Amino acid sequence: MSEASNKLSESSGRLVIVSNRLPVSVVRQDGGFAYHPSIGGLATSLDALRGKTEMLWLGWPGLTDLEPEEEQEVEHKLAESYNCLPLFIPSEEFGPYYTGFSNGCLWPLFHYFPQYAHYAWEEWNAYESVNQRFRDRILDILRPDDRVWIHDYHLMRLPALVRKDYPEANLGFFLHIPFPSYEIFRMLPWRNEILRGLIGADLIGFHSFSYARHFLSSLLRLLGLEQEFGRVVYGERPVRIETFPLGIDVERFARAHEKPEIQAELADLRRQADERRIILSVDRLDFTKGILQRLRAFEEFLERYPQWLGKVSLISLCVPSRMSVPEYQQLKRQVDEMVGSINGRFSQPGWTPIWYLYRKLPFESLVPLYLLADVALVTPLRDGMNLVAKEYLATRADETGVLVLSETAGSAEELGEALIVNPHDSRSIVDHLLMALEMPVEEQKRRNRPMIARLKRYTVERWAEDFLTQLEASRRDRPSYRVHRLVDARRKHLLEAFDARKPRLLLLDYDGTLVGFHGRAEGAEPDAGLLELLSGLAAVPDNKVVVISGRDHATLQHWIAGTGVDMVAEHGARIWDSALGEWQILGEHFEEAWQQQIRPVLEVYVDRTPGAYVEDKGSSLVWHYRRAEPELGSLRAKELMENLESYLANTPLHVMQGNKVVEIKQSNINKGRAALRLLEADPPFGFILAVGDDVTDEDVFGVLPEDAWTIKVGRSVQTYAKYTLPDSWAVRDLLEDLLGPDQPG
Ligand code: ADQ
Repeated sequence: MSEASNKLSESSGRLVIVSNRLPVSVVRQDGGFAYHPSIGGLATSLDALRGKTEMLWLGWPGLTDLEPEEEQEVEHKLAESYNCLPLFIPSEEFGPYYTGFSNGCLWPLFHYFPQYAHYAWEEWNAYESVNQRFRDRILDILRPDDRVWIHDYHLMRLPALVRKDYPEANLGFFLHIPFPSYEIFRMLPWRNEILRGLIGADLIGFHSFSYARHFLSSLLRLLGLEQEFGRVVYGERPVRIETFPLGIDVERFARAHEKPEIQAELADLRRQADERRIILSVDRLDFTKGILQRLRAFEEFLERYPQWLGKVSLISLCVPSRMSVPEYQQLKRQVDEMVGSINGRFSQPGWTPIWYLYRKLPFESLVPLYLLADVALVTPLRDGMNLVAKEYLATRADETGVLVLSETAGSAEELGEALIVNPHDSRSIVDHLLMALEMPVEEQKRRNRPMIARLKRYTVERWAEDFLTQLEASRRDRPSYRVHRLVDARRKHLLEAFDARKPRLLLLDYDGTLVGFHGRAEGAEPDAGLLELLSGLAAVPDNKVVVISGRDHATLQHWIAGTGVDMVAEHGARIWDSALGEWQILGEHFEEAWQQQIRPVLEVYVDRTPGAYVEDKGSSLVWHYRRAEPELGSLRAKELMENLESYLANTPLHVMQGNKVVEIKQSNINKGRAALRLLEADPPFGFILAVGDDVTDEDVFGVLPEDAWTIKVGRSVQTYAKYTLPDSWAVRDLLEDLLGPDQPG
């Protein structure tokens, strides 16, 4: 067993692989069933993992609408002989889920063919419902130590669905196709649902860095999630986004030429080729693979270089694929016609320019073709990775042969020594074909050697090992986040302390703590439930409830004065005196003239940043960019900060960056000072609770006595607070509990 395989088996739990198709397809035969290993990228690649870790594979077996006793028979056989667990899906749901949404919407859109993508609600509903079926099956079998590895675009809702019912599950997701740029992805009516589905995983893997980059950019633009070194935090859960270029089982291909049956088939093919040079292409018959464009380029080659007539043939091997979809049937007709037309036009007695094979070949027949071909012509219009390119190189043990590879295949990022072409540019394909056919053997070897060496290092086994190691590590990311979570015993303890001790001080931040964030500042008005909650809390005799916010005093007064709570506005610049019924100013050098000077600077940044605006809070000025294009917004915020910092040096003003805001206020004013003032003004409190989500709340957490209950809302990085709650709903929940029937009131 190799080092890699040892590592794979280290973890005690099972590896549960989940994909649309099982690696074994079941077909009806002679009144019973026959079981065949399926063809295709994923099945072939994960084959290398079998026997190296305890593994269970969940997926669709290839058949629909079985009788119950037939399902039992198939399930039994698959479990016994293949460690597979079939998921049976009724055909009326399978069609719209698979042919409809997965292959008729996601596949074309993610491969940059938006004109082929159709958007139908009933197909989306079937997609969601099949993902739920998968979830149910996973929940039936999942054990605490298991790792779940979900594959590909058919199951993008699944991570979040499992997470919801099994929050502790260790979930990984790998996408085998490209993740398109935001400009394409945004066309999808269900774009947010898909992102939220994926982000349910602990680890999300892509073939290439550009796919990961596109995904992160969509997360930022659509869900507002910012990344830091390839990680985002969703709620309070960290999610890793990484690149894992899929490799192949190199040894299997590299040693294949040693087999006598392969040698025999190769000899037979050589006889038929009769000294002619051979160009090979191997694909599923799919519009993304650029088959028609390639045939056209080969025709152009024969036109431009007639000296090659009779001396070179193109073997085009196409595997039938998705033939129930009309676009694929049409493509098949077009390919048939074009092959017929080129062969009709150029064939000579004893020479056919294109050998067209429309079928699936077993490994033993595929490899002789790789060995025979002088040139592999791999020119997909878009391809997540493309394993054919890698298989061709790995098979060529003597390092000869030329790979012509499309720049829009994921594998081009790793196989830079190949002849890289733009698949839409037929002239360039023709030029490179000529270069390939004329390339000296020494140059072939010089180019192939480093590529083969890389394939040997990053095999499919390494790929899987890498992914699973990261998945395991992501499991360890989480506990540190839970250390301070206000749950279970800690929460109970807080409620008991509240019950037992008096008087009580409750310091509650407003935005992001009592209400969620809104596009415009005015949008965060309190709802009836919140007003009732605050009134209830304020009415309890020994409670002093203070909403302590960065908001301007007029808004705060308008919104919540009626509840009877006390208020601190503008980050502590003004404090509500409930005895006098008026606002008191806290700042010692309160002076508003500075605003006239600063405001024009902020206005310039509003003009340069669509969506941004200025808010005047009286004691501070705020530049908001929540509604601006996110990347532009952060860029401008940085520029503005730098600009203002030098401008404000040696003044009593201070500039700070908050949640999508840049705020300028007096430096001697902050929420912490206001909190101290409240503590001094009243008799010692027996119970103090402070809740906030923002950097400005840290000033409060920092000045409170040791026994105060301090709670940070959201991410728990670098906080003075002792506990965390995930969001404003959890805060309200806690406050409801404080008011609960068991509490004094
Ligand atoms: P596919 O679109 O299926 O996979 P590809 O990566 O080229 O594309 O894999 C095809 C596999 O099928 C190869 O292993 C090849 O040997 C085999 N194959 C193709 N034609 C064959 C034939 N006629 N007879 C026998 N075998 C044949 C998807 C994505 C890819 C991504 C893979 C894996 O579209 O971009 O590389 O998943 O992630």
